[in-house]
Amino acid sequence: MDFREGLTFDDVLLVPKRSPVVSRSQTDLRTKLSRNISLNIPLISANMDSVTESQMAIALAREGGIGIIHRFMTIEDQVDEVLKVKRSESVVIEQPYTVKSSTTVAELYKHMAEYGVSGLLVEDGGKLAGIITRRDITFEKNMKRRVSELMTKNVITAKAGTTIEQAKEILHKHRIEKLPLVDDKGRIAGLITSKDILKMDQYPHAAKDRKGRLLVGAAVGVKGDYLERTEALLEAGADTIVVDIAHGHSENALNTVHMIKKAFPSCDLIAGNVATGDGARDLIKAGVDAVKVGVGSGSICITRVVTGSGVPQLTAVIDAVKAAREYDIPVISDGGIRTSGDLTKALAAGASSAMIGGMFGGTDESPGKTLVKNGKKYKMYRGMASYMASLGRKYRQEGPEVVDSDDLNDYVPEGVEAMVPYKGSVVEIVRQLAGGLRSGLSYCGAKTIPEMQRNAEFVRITGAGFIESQPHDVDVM
Ligand code: RVP
Repeated sequence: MDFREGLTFDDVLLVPKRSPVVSRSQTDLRTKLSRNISLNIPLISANMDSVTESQMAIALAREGGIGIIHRFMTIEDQVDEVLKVKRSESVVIEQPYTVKSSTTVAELYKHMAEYGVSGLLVEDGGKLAGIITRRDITFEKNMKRRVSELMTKNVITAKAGTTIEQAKEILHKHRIEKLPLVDDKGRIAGLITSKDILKMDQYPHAAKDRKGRLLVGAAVGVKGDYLERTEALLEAGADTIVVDIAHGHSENALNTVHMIKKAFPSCDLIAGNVATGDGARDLIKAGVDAVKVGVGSGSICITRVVTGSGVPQLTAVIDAVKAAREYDIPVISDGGIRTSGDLTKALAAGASSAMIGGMFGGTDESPGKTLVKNGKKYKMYRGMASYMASLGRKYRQEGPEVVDSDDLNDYVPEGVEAMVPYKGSVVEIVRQLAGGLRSGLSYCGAKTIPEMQRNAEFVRITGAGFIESQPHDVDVM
């Protein structure tokens, strides 16, 4: 019987090398997410319902990474989440949200909350009729009043094709915050806001598409509606589609990849998860633009316990990278990252980026409410193959009867439900990870991730070496 050895992050350290780096700012964290997409930092938030919806995706992309919107919702809801990211900031918002002039104040409040905006263009008969902002309704007591009575009618507009520099001048000259673009027939052709222009300066490393919109990905499954879902997500502007299945080296996964690429040849496609070189190679042959690696590595994952299957993450990445390099396809290391040291090791092993769940759970930007237990704040973080996640899925698809259904008794979870301490904004965590990684590059004598990958030398450590690597023989405050 063939018996191999598998190693993970805690089994190794990176050997320090002579370094030309004198300051972290000399390092460059740019990397490839996939064959077609580049990121400014190598971080991806996991497509899990307790990690990534639009708020997380926006925060990650502003820092230079990308979020993958999870798929455990209706197609319409997932499309909405993608649109929220795409509309959150851009050079020009191409399809701004609009309301009709007959909309009531009550309805307007609802729309503003739903879209997360403080002002809306008013459209009637396909033409721009006015603009209504929160300021116009702040002290309005009559919730039945119509937008037409409260909106600004003589709106300053500019022609479609107006540049940012021209827009800045117009916004300044008229002391306004929103500049609708209209075509020759008075139809809305876009919107430029001073907020978006300021954000360009505020987030200089944001990961953006060609139109200046934040990058975002979205996940699809391997059953049922995946083609229809992919089409809708691409239509909404998703930059990449992630085929999400626990065993990415199954015929089912390969077939799904093949079908999506056949139907949408220009779609950037990521798939996983696999844990071997063979798995990576088969996905690449089926048509993916990046391979996601990690079976049983996730903090909430019990696949290895339940099935006895998996490969320790570092070995899985090294094997997958070896195969993927033959085709020049990037590898994403998914699961098991707890520190910037783990991240550095995953990248040094050849991964181009890392997907993170647990570390980003429990933040302001992750979905869900905070809970208080023994005076401490927590948020829920759960595996997508946990019992509760599965129940939630069935409840959504089949309604309340599902609670009495026998099916659930037969469900074998491969994930757990957990609570993670509330951590504040994800931005702090991202910056700690990126800062640690920059130092990690320097220890490897490298200024860039590819350079680190060329220089990296791992040393395998013993249990004693591991203990030595942690704070030891002191009471940590
Ligand atoms: P972690 O960052 O260690 O929390 O791992 C996150 C990863 O765990 C996800 O990106 C996914 O690949 C995996 N996962 C999600 N749900 C489950 C499960 O229920 N087993 N596993």
